[in-house]
Amino acid sequence: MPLRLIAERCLRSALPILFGLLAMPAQANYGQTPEGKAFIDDMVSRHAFDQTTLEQWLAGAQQQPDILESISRPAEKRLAWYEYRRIFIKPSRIEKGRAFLDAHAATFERAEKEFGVSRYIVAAVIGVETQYGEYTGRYRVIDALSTLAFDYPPRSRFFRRQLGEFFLLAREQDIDPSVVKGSYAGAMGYGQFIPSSYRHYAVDFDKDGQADIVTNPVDAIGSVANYFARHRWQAGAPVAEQIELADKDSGIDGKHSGLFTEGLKPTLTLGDYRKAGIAPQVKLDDNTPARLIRLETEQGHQDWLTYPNFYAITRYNHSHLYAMAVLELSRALAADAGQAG
Ligand SMILES: [Ca+2]
Repeated sequence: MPLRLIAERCLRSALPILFGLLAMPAQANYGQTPEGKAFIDDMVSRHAFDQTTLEQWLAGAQQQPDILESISRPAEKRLAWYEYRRIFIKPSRIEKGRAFLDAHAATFERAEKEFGVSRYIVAAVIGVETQYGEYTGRYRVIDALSTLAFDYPPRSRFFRRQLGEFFLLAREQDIDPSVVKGSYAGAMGYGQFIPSSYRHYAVDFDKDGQADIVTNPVDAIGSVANYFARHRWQAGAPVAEQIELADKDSGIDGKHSGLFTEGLKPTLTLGDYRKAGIAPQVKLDDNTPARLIRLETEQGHQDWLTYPNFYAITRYNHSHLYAMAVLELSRALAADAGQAG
């Protein structure tokens, strides 16, 4: 074989190894960096945390470079509705959701009574987050949160707080922080709670003495229902409805253009929309906050008028695509059960 070919082959086979090495976790000891030391000092002074314990935990944390890639391109920001929808609204996820509702029927019943949150919404959230507990994340939470807390400046403040909450959680629940796994953003368990949500909204729904949303579906169901109740879910109130706008009115210069507001929080009311000639079917007061959204479909678009319960879903994950996926999956699950969604 000519020398040139041998050299090319060697190079070709060496390249993946080289890239593999680059993608390997770097062995940074976060506890020894100035930011890591400041973080430890803060935890010691504010929470009377044991310094040596924190140093040991952080010394074991490993940087995960691919997390830095994932965090900068979340699906909610990069996909159109019809692409996003395809991931979550499909027969297998509906089928598994029905089985999950059946398997935990008594728990869903109790959660619905206690928290006033539709079982189909709770099941749909767990379905969208982790396919009902099947995919709860492959990263060690300590690696994910340390990487984002110390190597991702745009959100370092947020993730340092979450890392602190994670250590407080580990201390409170007496769990080893080096073994807990979760998403690339440090979200854990069936409902993918970040550490602050875990500490504030997880409940011990089977009363065995521990709020375990990572391995215990009963606690997970109760905790997701509690999260919604605490974020002002209104029992039995409508979530959103599709409406028809005449195309000529809804373009950028059309008379409805000002009705598509910025931000997830509604800034108009149902009355404002009624005055503009939109006639929703819901029986809600005119002073109910509402927001008109437009979703891209394969054929064009759909317009939806969304209500406070829709906003409550965006408190779980700050995206209207997410809220719509949860709503649509919940309706599919409710339809399977022969009930209105
Ligand atoms: Ca429990």
